[in-house]
Amino acid sequence: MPKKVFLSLNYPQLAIDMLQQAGFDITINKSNDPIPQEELINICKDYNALLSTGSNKIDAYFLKSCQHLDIISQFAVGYDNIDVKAAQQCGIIIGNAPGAMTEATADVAFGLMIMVSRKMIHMHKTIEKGQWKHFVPTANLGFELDGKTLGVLGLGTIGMTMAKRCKAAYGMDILYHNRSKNQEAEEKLGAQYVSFDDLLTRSDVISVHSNLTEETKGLFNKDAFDKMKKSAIFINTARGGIHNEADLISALKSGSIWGAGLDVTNPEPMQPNNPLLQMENVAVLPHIGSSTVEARNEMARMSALNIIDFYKTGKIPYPVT
Ligand code: 8YV
Repeated sequence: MPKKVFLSLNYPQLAIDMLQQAGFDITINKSNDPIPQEELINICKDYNALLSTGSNKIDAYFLKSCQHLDIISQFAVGYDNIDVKAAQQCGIIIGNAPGAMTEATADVAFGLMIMVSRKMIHMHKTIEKGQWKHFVPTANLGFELDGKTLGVLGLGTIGMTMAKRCKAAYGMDILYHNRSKNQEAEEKLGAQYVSFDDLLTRSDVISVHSNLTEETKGLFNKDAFDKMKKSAIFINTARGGIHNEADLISALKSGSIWGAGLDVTNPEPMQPNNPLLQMENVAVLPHIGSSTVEARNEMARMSALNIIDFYKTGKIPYPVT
């Protein structure tokens, strides 16, 4: 009997082809609407493996209800939707797709930084509203990034790629705060490890690239924004839960920071009446960090391979431990 795999969304064809060619019996949620937890538990009763994504709530309750699953392979690098400890207790293997969206996400962080520094989204909206009338020498001024200081929270592969772009394009000085020191960044980019407080007080642009954990949850709150430079830009392409959105709105309104660029919001999706969408020095995107053909295909390859290799060898190439 072929092993049965449930695909919680309509993932790229590459994943489907790989699984079918390897002989799996697959079912796809073609609707692309996230399946509510209780319904997914019921569906999974008939399957051996699940190809999941960030919108599937795979908590202790889900895992206890689906202890028969052999493997859950996540179509993402982040797995904050999965209770990994509970999965281990249930003997369920968890895999993910690390590194698949490094370039794509760093591009979004870099793009947001430029968009915010020049109020690009706001300026685009003024044309739509018929407000482009004539040249005003002192209106709509942004600021230049050349020679500024970038502060990275979480200097892993995506943070490093963003730092490389900022160094190459603008000669920016790189500060970082991390769980451990990043030797490569120090040698190649002259990056300097600093305390979280130093990161806040010394950076002109802060870009968040860390995982959402108990340690990072709500880390960018009123206290943090108050310590940042009034001229600073806050960029978050990691997880919305790392910033407190009400505090971010207040910080922007009161001028304790200058601007913000978000590809992740808290909560998601952001509601259309969110005040951030009306602010001049803000750019918000709907979590498109990994939305490139290259990244999505690599995510598909890695997440399918986790399942294929597991049933072939008992081991997976991209485990979450
Ligand atoms: C996905 C992501 O869009 O990989 C991640 O962690 O945030 C994005 O690539 C999303 O999480 C889908 O699961």
